Amino acid sequence: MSPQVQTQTYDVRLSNHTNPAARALLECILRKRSNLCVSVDLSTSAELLEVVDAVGPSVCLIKTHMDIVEDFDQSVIDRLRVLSEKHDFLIFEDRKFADIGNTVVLQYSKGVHKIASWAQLTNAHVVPGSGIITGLASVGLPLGRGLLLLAEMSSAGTLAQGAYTDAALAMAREHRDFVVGFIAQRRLGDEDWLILTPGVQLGSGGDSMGQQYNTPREVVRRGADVIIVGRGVYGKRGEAGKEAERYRKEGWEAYLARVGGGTSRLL
Ligand code: 5IU
Repeated sequence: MSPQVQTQTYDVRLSNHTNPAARALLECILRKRSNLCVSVDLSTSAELLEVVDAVGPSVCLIKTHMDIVEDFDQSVIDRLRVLSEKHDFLIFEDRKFADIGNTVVLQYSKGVHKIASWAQLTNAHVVPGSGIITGLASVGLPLGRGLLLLAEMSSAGTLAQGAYTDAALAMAREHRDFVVGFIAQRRLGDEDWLILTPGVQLGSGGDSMGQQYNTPREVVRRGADVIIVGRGVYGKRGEAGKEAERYRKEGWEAYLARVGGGTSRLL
């Protein structure tokens, strides 16, 4: 844990980052006073885009699983990008790449989704070894994209812990230009990595399939720079916009408490 990064403001941390996607995310966080990412796991484009439009004003980042959208075509991406300009947020495709370098090059740039062409951020497992990063970087770096490594998971019984998490950190250090941070449950390393944390809800607990939740306040205290919330925001139909704003405030207050910057003044 780095006490220094932990108490630095997003503003100060901007100068620690050169990757364009990392910088754009930090700038957006500051503009919107939001460290909230909403994960929209809905399987029709109409539902997906409706929720994105509703939560857009409150988020810095939208996380997608484009492979679950049943009526996917390029127009879904076009409409998502229109919303990202309308509301000012970045896009993170939670693709969790996990293959050898040569294969992930193709999965990232080609196929139906062409992820590299629209997602500023994506993520990868480290289980294949560092060739996965070399492969993804060969596509993503020229486009100004950034990569998050899966260092820990929120689910019960995860194998991503201990030596595995340490190995993810070591791999990231070899690719500092492209790897901008981690999906993790706490701050990792002494350097300035962006920590994005899923498994967040205002009531703690979990679901029936191993998901485990912590509150925004708790994960930010442990080092989350961006909180990722899915069903906590879009679970109640018609209330996603209101819930997103509630989580934005919670996340931002927790950040202010962490960096020691007072409370309501900046809300
Ligand atoms: N997600 C997790 N935990 C993890 C990783 C990813 O929940 O460790 I890595 C994803 C799965 C889902 C979202 O897309 O984050 C969380 O959704 P809910 O807030 O609805 O549980």
